[in-house]
Amino acid sequence: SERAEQPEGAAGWAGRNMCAASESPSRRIETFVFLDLEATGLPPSRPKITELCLFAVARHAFENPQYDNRDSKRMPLFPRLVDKLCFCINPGKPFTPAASSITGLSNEELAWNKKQSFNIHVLHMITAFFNRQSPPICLVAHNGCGYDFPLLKVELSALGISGLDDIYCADTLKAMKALDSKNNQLHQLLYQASPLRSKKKYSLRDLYYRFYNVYPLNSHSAEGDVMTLISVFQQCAADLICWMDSNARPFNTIRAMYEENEKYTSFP
Ligand code: DCM
Ligand code: MG
Ligand code: MG
Repeated sequence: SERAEQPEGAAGWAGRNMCAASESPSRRIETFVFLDLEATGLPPSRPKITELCLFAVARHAFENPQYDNRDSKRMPLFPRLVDKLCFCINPGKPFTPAASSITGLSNEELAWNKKQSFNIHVLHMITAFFNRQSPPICLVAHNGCGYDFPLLKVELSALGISGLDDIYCADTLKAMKALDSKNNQLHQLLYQASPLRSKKKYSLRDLYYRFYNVYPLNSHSAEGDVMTLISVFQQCAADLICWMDSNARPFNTIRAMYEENEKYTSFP
């Protein structure tokens, strides 16, 4: 059976069928593809993607972390076996000043460096990348349901692509809040205590600080944010993987951030 195939020491990992939502993957997720997008601004500005990064990490790598033996705190090492895809995209739309400032990208630099738009080659690259990963595949992004997934959907729709078949997605912001809330309930139950006053912060930067006591490097570069997210994920990998086995949803159920009916032909 599937359970019998689980690696030694994985007995504490929840089985797939214990609490699976109806549309979550019918088998445990095999590959986590961490995603971060940089773009021209926040949702009200109807942003366009400017940079996309994907790091694929096998479930096996999280279940069998390597440690630096010289480190007394036994922090897991960043996974060694990672497939990576990262590229810049000319958005064909002006950056908001804030987005340009935090990402270090600009319309001028993207044009001077001859970067292409979100064209069909993007679709070919990401589907080829997914085809090299062991399914089921789950896209993972921080605030993915609020930003990255709906924005990716907009850009794919503009290419006439309605979705990404057989790809699941999960949001670490939702997951971390859910795990903290579950632990809080457990705490109340065990100690007959009143609810813990939770002032916990859940931005990617604050989560990284919670676990590593320093702020992350390279914030607001797609690759930097993906590496930060993987480092956070490693700290709660068992719980996050269990949560995602049950709560990942098909990418095709994500609604676009906005409908691209207006044309931004006036730019540049
Ligand atoms: N963004 C923004 N202003 C912020 C935070 C983010 O305009 N204060 C936009 C631009 C970023 C994108 O969101 O490229 C993704 O954010 P992040 O770098 O956190 O992944
Ligand atoms: Mg992000
Ligand atoms: Mg980012």
